[in-house]
Amino acid sequence: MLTDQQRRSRGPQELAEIARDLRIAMLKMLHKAGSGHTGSSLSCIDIITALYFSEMRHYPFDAEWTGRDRFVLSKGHAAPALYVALQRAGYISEQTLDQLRQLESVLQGHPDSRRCPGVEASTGSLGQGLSVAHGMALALRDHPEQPRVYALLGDGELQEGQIWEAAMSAAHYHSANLCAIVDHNGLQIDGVVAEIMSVEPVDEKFRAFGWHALTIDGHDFAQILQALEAAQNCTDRPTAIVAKTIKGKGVSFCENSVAWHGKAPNAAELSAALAELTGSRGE
Ligand SMILES: Cc1ncc(C[n+]2csc(CCOP(=O)(O)OP(=O)(O)O)c2C)c(N)n1
Ligand SMILES: [Mg+2]
Repeated sequence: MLTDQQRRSRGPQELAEIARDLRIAMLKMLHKAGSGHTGSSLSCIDIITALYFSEMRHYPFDAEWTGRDRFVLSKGHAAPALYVALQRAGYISEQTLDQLRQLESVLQGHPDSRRCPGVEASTGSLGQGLSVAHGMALALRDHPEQPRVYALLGDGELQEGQIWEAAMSAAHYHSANLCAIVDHNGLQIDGVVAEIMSVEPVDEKFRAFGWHALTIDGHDFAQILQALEAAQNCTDRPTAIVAKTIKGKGVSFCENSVAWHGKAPNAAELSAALAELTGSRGE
């Protein structure tokens, strides 16, 4: 088990290696399950890696410690990305990954906080996670450990009105311990966000609601870590990090493809994806 300092000292290279391992584990898990959201999960796995393996204070051996930082996967359909991170962090066993989407499994198609250790909120109905996260942030604002709360949102999800109610309320209460990260991949379930219902300009919208907002490359670990630090250093307002991402990132035939939003790789696709990700390592 790492100390806080060891966890925080992980650099971009080490995080990139963890993320690659997580992509591999996730694709195998999705293939075995035969269904699940491949593109949506590949899109945000770098952000989740930076949170769980560098940024957040959390201790799987003491998962209920009240001073822990919290993560809410508002875009709950990307559950596979969260599950492989929880497994690597030590909340669930490797064998559990074989049970994705099975009846009664702890790994439901969308995260269930009553079943799965480490899951802070049950999500999947888009639009609700920022409100849940803000509720947590309000409840924790006077905690001596100053826990922080992170919510990961989809860009299509921003079309939900409740997101903006939460944004308004978090600014009103100066909830600086709240950080929203938007997985800005430009696609939703059935097409291009800008064509279906544009949400632009996302950063300006959050600023207009009273937030500190910044835009980064959501696959560049140095930028992700810097943005998370900037969020911590902002002490009077919540922060929104608009992370420009590629849906399906890391597997060429999944990248920027609406078709890969919610399907799992078959055997041939899995082996092609693993060949790309393992490259010269020859796994
Ligand atoms: C309230 C609600 N409406 C519809 C859905 C079905 N749905 C699942 S994913 C998705 C698209 C989400 O797009 P985006 O937020 O951009 O996430 P991405 O997968 O691109 O990261 C939709 C409409 C849902 N889960 N919840
Ligand atoms: Mg999207």
